[in-house]
Amino acid sequence: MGKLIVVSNRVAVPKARGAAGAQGGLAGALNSALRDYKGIWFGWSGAESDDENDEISTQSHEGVTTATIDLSHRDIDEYYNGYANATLWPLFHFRLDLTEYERETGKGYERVNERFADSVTPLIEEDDLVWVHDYHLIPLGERLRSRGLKNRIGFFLHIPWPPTRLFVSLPYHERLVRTMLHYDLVGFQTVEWRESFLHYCSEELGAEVNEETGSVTLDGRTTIAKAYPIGIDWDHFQAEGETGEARQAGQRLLSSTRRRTAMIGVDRLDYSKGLPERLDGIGRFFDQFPERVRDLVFIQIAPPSREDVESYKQIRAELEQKAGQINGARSEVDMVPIRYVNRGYSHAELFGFFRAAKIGLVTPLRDGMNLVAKEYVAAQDPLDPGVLILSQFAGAALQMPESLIVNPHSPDDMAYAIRTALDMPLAERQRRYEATIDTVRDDNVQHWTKDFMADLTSIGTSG
Ligand code: ADQ
Repeated sequence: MGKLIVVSNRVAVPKARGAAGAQGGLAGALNSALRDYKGIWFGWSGAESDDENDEISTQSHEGVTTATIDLSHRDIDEYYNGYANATLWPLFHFRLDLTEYERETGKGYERVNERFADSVTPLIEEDDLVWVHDYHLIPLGERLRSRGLKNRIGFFLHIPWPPTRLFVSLPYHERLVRTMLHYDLVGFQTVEWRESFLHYCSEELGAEVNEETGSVTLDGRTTIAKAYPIGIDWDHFQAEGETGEARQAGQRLLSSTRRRTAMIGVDRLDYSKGLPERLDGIGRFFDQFPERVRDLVFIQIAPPSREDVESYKQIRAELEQKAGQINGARSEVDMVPIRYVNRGYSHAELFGFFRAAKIGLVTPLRDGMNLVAKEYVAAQDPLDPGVLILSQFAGAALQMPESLIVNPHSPDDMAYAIRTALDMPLAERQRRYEATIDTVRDDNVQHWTKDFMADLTSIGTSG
């Protein structure tokens, strides 16, 4: 067995366990998979450099080698901010209204995928397994095949796959999906996204599709499409929850909310997360149940992301305005109903906040999976668990049907769910928690990695 080569847009340089700062579930999982396979993680360093040389910088830490390249200003603009985040991201989240179609950014996307293929090919040896991640790098498998690679190559899409009717709005959609059929294994978060992909392959490409096995055959090549729901790094998160940092964070929140119930939302500031709609739901709750304004304090933690993309600037402004409006109308001299915080916190602090908050609000308009929903449940005290209010449009809803499932587009639905959560008796909170916790603990990120790698290892390759 050769080594594992992971390729993703960004590389999260491994940190020692317990080191300061948050390490996402994905970074942790990939690091442990890479350690087991003695692997290399290749991607963009996150730095901008207009220097034309293709230098790869490598670093090794506990058996994991990271290999990174810098991108030019134009590459970042066209590939990252442009095609990946202003075309594919909104389209894959069903937002045709926000999807930009620009020829130049499409060319930039293909150019950077070529550049990734050029740079990573020399690192790949005959028996190595290659695992490519996410929408930034859809064509990479085909680019690697055109350089003669016969290795097993897998791909995982972290975000939804849109219905065919929406997907065909993308110019050259066929060309893009055909490149995916050069992977041996293509993974999706849920059966729903996998189904949409199979539908597209059969209807638009005329591929031979077997719904049961997920095999897609076209031009003599076969690709398997399968669902692998991602999970959290349970052990790591629990260990973080044991720290003084977690306890202090929880106490800080509790002492500042006193007798009011804390309700929490933690999201990247992204329009897919349904943040303005969430505030509409909270505003509706205060309108419908004015006598309960003093029962609740809502804490929204939303660090800005992708700030160079126009739609992200707009969502930020919209959110500030809505939070300001509700607070202006509902605050008293000694009470502010919404605390809106634009910064990141460590996983230990998030654990403390989640445990202290008796309601978790996770209401994306569309989400591949959503790890915050799982982290919220993982942080609860089994003897006195909080209630998760979860959007029906998050991939996580399929795995956590015992949460309070809501339609995030309906302020009424959210308002009534908040009231139900506030009044829910302990026995019912415990029942819902018990029905959910096993999947959060067992379908964790190590399990996800193991499942994908087992299939990639055993699958045949059409080379
Ligand atoms: P994201 O869209 O980033 O991920 P999500 O799955 O919720 O969404 O993961 C976010 C991670 O960032 C969580 O671990 C969370 O704790 C952390 N985070 C969020 N806000 C934070 C803050 N203020 N401070 C510190 N950490 C914060 C994409 C897809 C998802 C899919 C994941 C993994 O959009 O659907 O679940 O990839 O595949």
